[in-house]
Amino acid sequence: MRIDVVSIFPEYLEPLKLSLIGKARQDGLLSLDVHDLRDFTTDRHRTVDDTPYGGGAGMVMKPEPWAQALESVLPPEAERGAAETAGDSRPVLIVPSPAGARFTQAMAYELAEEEHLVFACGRYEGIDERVLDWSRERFDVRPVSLGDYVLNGGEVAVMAMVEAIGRLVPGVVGNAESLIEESHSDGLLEYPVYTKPSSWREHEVPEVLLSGNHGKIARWRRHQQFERTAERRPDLLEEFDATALPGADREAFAQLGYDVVDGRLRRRPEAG
Ligand code: 6GU
Repeated sequence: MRIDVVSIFPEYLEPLKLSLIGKARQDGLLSLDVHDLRDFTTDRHRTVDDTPYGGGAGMVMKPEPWAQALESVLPPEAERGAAETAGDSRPVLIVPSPAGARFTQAMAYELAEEEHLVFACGRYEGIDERVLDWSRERFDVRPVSLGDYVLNGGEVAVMAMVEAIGRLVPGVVGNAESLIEESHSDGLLEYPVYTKPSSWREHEVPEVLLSGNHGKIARWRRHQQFERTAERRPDLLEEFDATALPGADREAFAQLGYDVVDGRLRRRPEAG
């Protein structure tokens, strides 16, 4: 996978060279290049922003430096044509913005399949909207938000997204099983984990985990997932597909006050 990031603060993205993603870069599983938007300006002051048409607070990012920067990361015309006949699609342009569609684990899986991702980090009040219109002729453009809160710029969001996507690229995470058994991969939160010592500062590891009964441990963990999700993220249970839920799981949900109705979990009204 090839990743390009355009930002006026390229040094913000330095930590991506460390840890998991840094190792994947070294191993040649993904290439990551960070570009300084100001390198694509032509004036003496390397200006990237200007006042908004129509008035209002703050500054807007000028379109031309963005077009120059985005053109510089596009593959040459000839290669683009060849890729199209091979049934390949255009690079994905991810535009981090609190006004974007919500970034999810499902989206991370989808983007991990892509050949080329480009991230355009906006600052100030945002990028001139025409850059997005112009980009749609060259990229698959996706405005994306991490959640319902406001960051000062896209850089921190890009760090989160590159980590979430990068670790799903085959070979980046050594143990593929750890990708399967994790929060959100099946629409539920992960079960709690414990390690030695079994007794620590008067807190005990749940006895079932010391029993050696793997069937019982699996059922207990599953129940823990249900309980945690019901308590912390009941919204996830509304989306949960319960059509093929085994009897034991239905039983566990019943204990938590949920019945299966038309393939969906429904909270029993009398349940606390
Ligand atoms: Cl992706 N960008 C910015 N600037 N703010 C955000 C965000 C993204 N997601 C939540 N808040």
